[in-house]
Amino acid sequence: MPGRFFLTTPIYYVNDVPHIGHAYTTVTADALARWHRLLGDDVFFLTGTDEHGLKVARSAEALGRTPQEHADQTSARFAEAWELLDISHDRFIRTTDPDHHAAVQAMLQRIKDNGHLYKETYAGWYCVPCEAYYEPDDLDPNPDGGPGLCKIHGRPVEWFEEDNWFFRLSAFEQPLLDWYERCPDAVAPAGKRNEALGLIKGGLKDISITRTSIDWGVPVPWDPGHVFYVWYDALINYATAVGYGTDPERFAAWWPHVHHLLAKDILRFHCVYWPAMLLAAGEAPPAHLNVHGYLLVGGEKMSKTRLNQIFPADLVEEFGVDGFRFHFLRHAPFGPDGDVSYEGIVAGYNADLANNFGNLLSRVATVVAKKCDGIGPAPRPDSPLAAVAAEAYAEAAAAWEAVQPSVALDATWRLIREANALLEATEPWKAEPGPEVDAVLGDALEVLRLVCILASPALTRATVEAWRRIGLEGRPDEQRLPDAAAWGGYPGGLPVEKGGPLFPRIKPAA
Ligand code: ME8
Repeated sequence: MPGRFFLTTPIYYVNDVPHIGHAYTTVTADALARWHRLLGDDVFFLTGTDEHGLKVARSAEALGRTPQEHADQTSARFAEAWELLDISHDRFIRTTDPDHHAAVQAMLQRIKDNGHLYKETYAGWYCVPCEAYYEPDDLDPNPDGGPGLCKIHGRPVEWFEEDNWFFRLSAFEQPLLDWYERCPDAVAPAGKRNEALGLIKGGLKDISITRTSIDWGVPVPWDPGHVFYVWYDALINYATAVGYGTDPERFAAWWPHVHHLLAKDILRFHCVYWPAMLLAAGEAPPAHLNVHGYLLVGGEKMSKTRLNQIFPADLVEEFGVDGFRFHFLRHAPFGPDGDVSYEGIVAGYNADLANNFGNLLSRVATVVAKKCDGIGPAPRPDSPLAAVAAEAYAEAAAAWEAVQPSVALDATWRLIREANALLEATEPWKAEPGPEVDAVLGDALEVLRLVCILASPALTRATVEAWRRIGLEGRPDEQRLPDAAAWGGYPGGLPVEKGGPLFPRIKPAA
């Protein structure tokens, strides 16, 4: 049954240049959005940029720009990266958008009216790149003898002292535990759920949610001179985008049936603070939080300071948009950490795209040209591949539902391998033209039709081209599942075009 599907990525800090870590989450979300569009769901796919806070204000100052000018320029880099990667978001939200200001003020006012905020002076160690206070125990020792080092950024924290509004997070320990028990699948995978539960059971302290040291943020409506702390501002973007504070009907229609995608670096904010804020505002916590691991380069998380960042454009130049998307969706399973290597990308591209998918299309097109005068025959209703196709569809559908694109694509590629195996077993290129050759080629064309649809969330371009070459009208991503997955949709009698290699083989670097 088609339904609503609301999907989000984190909103990325504008200070960073978009790298393959940001692209990983965003491409995964995009593929899920495309899958759900195939199912006929009303999809709302949200991404954007996180633009307030001290880090942005300081960078702008260093460059002699206003924070707004700086945010405009740097936010555009994310919009451009997502255009390059065929990301089909429905809204690119910026925390500087006026409706977002309204939503932040409305939600925090509600939390205050509900009695969950109080004012106090705060002093502590602050990591500016994290925009977070840390306890001394949370820091690594500083070999230079100065303040401790942030575990994420490896740089010294700074001492901050200010008048702050606090959120009574400590009062939400039990409500959060109750929610985790009531909704055991809300945080996935299970390992990440346990991590979040561990944080809650370890005890929750009240948290400061405003700053007076800067003015680059959303003003606190009831206390001039204060702005909301960037994280509380940022989390609320998910509510802004579906009308919180501006369109109550829309909000009621979409919330809380959201699928948040994020990496484990921001698990605490999403799986502890955000549900608590929503409970405090009298709203339901998010229905789904899907947490993945890190892409590692040389065994380490990518970071500016380690100089090990890889940027999407570098890989797209060599592997194409499809090659880029496919690699991360198929070969970086959602959940655990995974190492990225050039050799790994080349090997996967050549095996799955050039040899399997590309080869199936070019073989079929070549033999149809030679033995069937270029006209594709229809598949057999009782083809041995029909059951394989049904199984592949069922597995792929379940895997997309479970946010496991690598498993979904593995199932889809099994169908390609079986079709190639059928061709190898029957060798239609050696046989005389006739019903037997037609039968095998018809079956293989039907597999190609199915694969174009099932792989379209990952391969936004090659599936459109293959669809056209086998003579079909329209586009694979306009089809509707599950009907379009039924065996026998390739009508036969269509002109099949040979064309060049869909995925030219890439020579591994010497
Ligand atoms: O945290 N591997 O923004 P951010 C996998 N603005 N994913 C990675 C990654 C890596 N090496 N590096 C980054 C923020 N990511 C806040 C979010 S949301 C209300 C506010 C991805 O720019 C991953 O999705 O630091 C991670 O959670 C996110 O980028 C962090 O983005």
